[in-house]
Amino acid sequence: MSLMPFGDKSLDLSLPHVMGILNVTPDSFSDGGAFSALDAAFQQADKMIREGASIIDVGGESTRPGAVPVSTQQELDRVLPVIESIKKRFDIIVSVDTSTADVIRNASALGAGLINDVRALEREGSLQAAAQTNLPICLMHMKGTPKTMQNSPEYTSVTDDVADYLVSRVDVCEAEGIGRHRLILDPGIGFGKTLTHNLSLLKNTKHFRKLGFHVLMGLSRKTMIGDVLSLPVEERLYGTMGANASAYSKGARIFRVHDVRPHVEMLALMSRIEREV
Ligand code: 7PM
Repeated sequence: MSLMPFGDKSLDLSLPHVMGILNVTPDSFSDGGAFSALDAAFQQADKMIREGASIIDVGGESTRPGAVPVSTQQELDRVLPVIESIKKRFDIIVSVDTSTADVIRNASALGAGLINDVRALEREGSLQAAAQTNLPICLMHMKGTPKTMQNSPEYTSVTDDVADYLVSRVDVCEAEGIGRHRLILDPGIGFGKTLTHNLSLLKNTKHFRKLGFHVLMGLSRKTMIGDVLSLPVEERLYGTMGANASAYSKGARIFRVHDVRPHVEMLALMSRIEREV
């Protein structure tokens, strides 16, 4: 057992867990009114919960390469009603995919159980806001900004550089009173990395686990899968599952994915075989 608290619930991180992706950007549920967007998000959450997700990751900011920044008000308007409606109706951990202090504070007040920040609490005020919540935090590595990150990224050694960065963010968190036990690390597949960088990070997943932290992996349908297989985004499920199976065998325990059921089933077998005496 390796119990980690996530707000009002907890997870045994000796076992694998699926985090279902719930994007609430306008381009994801794009048929008009505020109610239909909220309802569509709610239906999607319901489906992922029935398929066995342990966490629903709600995000209102598109961090896709080249994406335009959203205002804090827009992000609040998108994310808070969804978090509120999920927490009201389901007994599930809701993660908030945000870098914004106000969103962190409000999401926490509505019962969010995890802060997932692709900027590792570097944005103004987010470190202090996260510290005050007492929630666990996923610190992700990104090189550059969503606008610039895919412009020929370079590393001395990608695994060491990413690990050094994440450990430096752990130190900053600890100085702010956020204990190490609250932190989860994520190498940030696709965020300022070439195909080779992404493959190296995946091969070296154990390195992050060995730093003494739980590891979250987010590679669902990403470009690296498409590059290896020469397949468009809607045909990347099998490749995604292969890469996540590899990450599981190297110590990752939370998998941020679009396709919940296939991953719940794959990971049930992976973990059952590992635990067999
Ligand atoms: C468009 C392109 C929209 C790419 C969204 C994305 C991660 C994350 C994202 C990740 C953690 C995606 C990304 N990726 N949070 N948020 N780790 N912790 O492909 O890899 O979902 S957004």
